[in-house]
Amino acid sequence: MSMLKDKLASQIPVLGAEIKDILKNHGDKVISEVTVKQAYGGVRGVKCLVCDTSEVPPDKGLLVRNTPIAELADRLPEEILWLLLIGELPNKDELADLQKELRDRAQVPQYVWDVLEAMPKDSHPMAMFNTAILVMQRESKFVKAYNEGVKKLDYWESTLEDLLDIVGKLPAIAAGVYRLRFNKGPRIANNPDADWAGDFVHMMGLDDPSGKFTEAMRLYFVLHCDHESGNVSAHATHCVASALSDLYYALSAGLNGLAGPLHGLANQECLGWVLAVREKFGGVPSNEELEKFAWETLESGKVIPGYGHAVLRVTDPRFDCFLNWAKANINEDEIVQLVGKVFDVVPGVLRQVKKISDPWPNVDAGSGAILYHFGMTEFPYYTVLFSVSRALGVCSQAVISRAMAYPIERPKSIPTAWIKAQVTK
Ligand code: NMX
Ligand code: MLT
Repeated sequence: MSMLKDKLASQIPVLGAEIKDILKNHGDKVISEVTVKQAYGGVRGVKCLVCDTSEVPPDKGLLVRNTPIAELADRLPEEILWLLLIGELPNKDELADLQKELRDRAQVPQYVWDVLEAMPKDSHPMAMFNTAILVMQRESKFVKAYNEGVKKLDYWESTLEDLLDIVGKLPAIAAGVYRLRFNKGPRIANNPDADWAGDFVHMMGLDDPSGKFTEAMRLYFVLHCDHESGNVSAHATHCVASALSDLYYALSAGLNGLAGPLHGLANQECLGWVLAVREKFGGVPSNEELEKFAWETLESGKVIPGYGHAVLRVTDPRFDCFLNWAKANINEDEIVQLVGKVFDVVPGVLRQVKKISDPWPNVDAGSGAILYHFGMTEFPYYTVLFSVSRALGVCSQAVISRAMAYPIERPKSIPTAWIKAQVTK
């Protein structure tokens, strides 16, 4: 048994007993209500999901297991995976054990590459990445265990195996998609001595003599790891997994949601917007010019990507982490300066639009500038990187949900006629 599995096995009964007790003694207490506006409005703000890996207070931003994300910015993504699942950071031996587990599972089956190579050359990188995950469904250890009649309370063990199998392969799949989709030459084999993000950079084949790109990718994979369970990717993963679909099905479903421009795809859209500013003004514009450009975007009926949030009401701390890193390491870069300028100007514009609840930057507003700086200029690829990281959180959530034997998700819908009758009663 791996150290991770051992530790989880000791924690699961404790959390299970806690939840059982809450349900027994407080099961009928009301924690949220639903207005008509919320029923039509994307269920915004309704507290009806449970997530123990992370939380997003609107006035603070992401806490991973109660730790502000900024305090985790120097950690490795593998440490974050441990933290998400266990609730505390791993010690040196535990980290080494987890890294070995992931390394041992890093080889991607040849049929995955065959399928990707058969896809049309103009396929979106997200369609390729998600297809790679889905096509591996036949490998699911959960399905095998389920078919063998394993007891419900033990489902989490094979789900954890699926998590490790998938997460171990994601850097190679993501790098393979990059090289295939953007004609970068043959795939590059794993470096068994590298950490998870370091191996990804190695397999991408981008030069990194200073090691700064690897540092940036570690940060990237830490910052996008999880964002409680109400966002589209986490919620879709949870919903699909609640039908006891395995993690290959559930994760690819969740990441299909991440591929939408209002969610993870905003990072590709965002750099596009910043580059459009640069092109229009031949460099960094004045505040007045930028303000005018922002209004033109809004007046054309488009959103300003990278700004606004369904939950947050302050600057996303993940954006702060990216901007601080960029200022400390690549401040001379014109795109970084532009991102800073957009941050100075755009919230003031959005604040004037009454319907917008949050005028502040979210995680997507700054990440692309760093990738671009290091030569990753193919911005349709950026959401794949978000996906590699987000898999850590949503798969961890799925393991915990299996361990707690949460039931199939099935909220009740009602027709407009029912609402009409209700409100006119
Ligand atoms: N630019 C223009 N309009 C906006 C923006 C923005 N950045 N943010 C919100 N609005 C509009 C929104 O489209 C809606 O308009 P309408 O009623 O005409 O449909 C109105 O303001 C009210 O929306 P909110 O209540 O402020 O936001 P909501 O919770 O519905 O949506 C987002 C949240 C994130 C989808 C929205 O802010 C947005 O579209 N932002 C731009 C896209 C983006 O950056 N997405 C990435 C989110 C983070 N992620 O990585 O997933
Ligand atoms: C996320 O990281 O999932 C986004 O910020 C969107 C969200 O939380 O709604």
